[in-house]
Amino acid sequence: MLFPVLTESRCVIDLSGTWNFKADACGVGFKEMWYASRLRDARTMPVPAAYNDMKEDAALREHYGWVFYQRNVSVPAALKSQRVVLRMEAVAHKARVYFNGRLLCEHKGGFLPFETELGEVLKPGENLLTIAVDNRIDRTTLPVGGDCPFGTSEPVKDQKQNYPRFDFFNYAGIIRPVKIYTTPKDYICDVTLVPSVIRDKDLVRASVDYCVKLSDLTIDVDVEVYDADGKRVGCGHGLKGQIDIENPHLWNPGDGYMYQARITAGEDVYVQPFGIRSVRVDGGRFLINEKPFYFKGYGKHEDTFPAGRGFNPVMNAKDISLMQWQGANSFRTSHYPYSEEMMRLCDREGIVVIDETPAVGVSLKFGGGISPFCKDKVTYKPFEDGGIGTFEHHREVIRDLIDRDKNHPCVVMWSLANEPDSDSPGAYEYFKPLFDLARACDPQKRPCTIVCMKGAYWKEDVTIRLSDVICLNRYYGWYDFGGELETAKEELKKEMDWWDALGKPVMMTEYGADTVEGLRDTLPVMFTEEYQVAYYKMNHQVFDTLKNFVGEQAWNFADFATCQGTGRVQGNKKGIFTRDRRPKMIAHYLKERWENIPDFGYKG
Ligand code: GCB
Repeated sequence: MLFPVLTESRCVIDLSGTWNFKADACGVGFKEMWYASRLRDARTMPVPAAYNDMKEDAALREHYGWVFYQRNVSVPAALKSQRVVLRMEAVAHKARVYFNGRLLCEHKGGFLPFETELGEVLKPGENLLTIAVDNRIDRTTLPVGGDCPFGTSEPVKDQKQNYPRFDFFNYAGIIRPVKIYTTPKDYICDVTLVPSVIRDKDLVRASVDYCVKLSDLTIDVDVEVYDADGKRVGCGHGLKGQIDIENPHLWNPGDGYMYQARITAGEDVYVQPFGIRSVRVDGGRFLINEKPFYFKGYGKHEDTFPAGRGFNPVMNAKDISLMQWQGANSFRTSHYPYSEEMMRLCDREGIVVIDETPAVGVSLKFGGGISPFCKDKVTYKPFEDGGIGTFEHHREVIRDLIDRDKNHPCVVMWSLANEPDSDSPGAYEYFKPLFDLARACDPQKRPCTIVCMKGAYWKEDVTIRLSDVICLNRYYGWYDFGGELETAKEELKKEMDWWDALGKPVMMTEYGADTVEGLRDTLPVMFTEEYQVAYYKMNHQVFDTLKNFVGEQAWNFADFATCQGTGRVQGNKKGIFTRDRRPKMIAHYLKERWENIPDFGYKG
């Protein structure tokens, strides 16, 4: 699905602002048809933002079920002859969109865009737009919700609150912009660009395979390629083709050089940015532009105060600046697809991204994830009762994520899930078709992985057979051997040597220690800033002995909100930065380390 851009044939109207809002605490909103007329007793609510922290109201923070957002919409009469589309960038987690009281579309999943044509339903003058949003998560949603509180295994009858099977606050609402955009009646539906880098001794040449989808196949298509100075460097004609680019400026980590493809089809014009780079795995190495790359960075969250998971372009810009200050070159979009604006920013800033689906908490026993107490409770029969509840939706999010992000040079790998039960009976049968699907969907054939957790028995772990890169989340020195860094080091080394010997690239996608800013000690005592530094140093001593080790991504970039529990001090405190982005002591140590690790060739 194309990102809406302003061109000479397309108009974009951003509906961000203050909307009317009402939480449906008693579950009567649909019966009383709240979507059909002006909401009574509505409160104001900013869009985009998660609603949870926007009012000093504990009931709203923990609301379970539907809320209604509403505003009036007028579209300039000058656009009457155009095709008018309403596009939601992300509504967490389920949406029903009503226009003038009529249900236009429904969507499941909180982190990917969806759209609907307004067509006949759009009236001159004022129109009433209502978006009903459901935040409930269960065994069929991604991320996955459970029916028992964290740390217990007894299902709760008459469930009245969410029990996330994941360690981040379940922020909800219209979390990314809602836009109206227009196109001519015959329009460009999609553009796919696949760059190839051709090396001929010292000479580097590039070509771009392109494919344009149109609403009307009979109109003529022209594709022109411009470099970053606006100079035309190639062109093609027709729905598909290949365009050669002489002396290409390659996209590289830290050098986000972008070209633009300008597509003209009849009256419609669309401009698609792209970069030229190659990505592939070779033995135990991860190659970008044929050079062995080393990932330095973080697992992140879209999490700021008070917008929650709400789109925050200012903080996104700051985060990238902090990464660059620290000598980092990459992050993973843990644990869901991030905003399209963030992906476009990473393209331009040369930040390397591992792009993750919202599949977190997918535990085939539906008890794993972050709740070890539930681990052995087998609550489903994989080959009976219609199979696993998340499977169909998992296919959908893989398809939609790759469709959305396929042209981004910053994306170098797809992560199909975070910490599923990757060693259970049935795990291979569940994941194999998903890997096949991802590989079939991606025109750039990027590597694919699942990020695996320690609970999985290494030797049965399906990531070995299916993943192109072994991505590990390990907490030796925190959840395992917390406070005992010497033993932790020995155990970590033992495990890592085993993975290293497999001959595939291995990386640490999570490792970290909760650290409360300002807690200090002369000795490395857990939760202090000193301990966090000692913890990371110990891990790095092990990483630096490994041959096929291609990267380290600290958990987490910044402190973030979670649901409440004895293990969380007003959220997860494993940040390298605090939630408001002040550096902890560890930030300076990592800066020194990463500034001395080159992007390429660290392990030879
Ligand atoms: C993990 C999860 C992550 C948690 C983290 C932690 O393994 O992938 O979502 O936040 O551990 O801090 O416990």
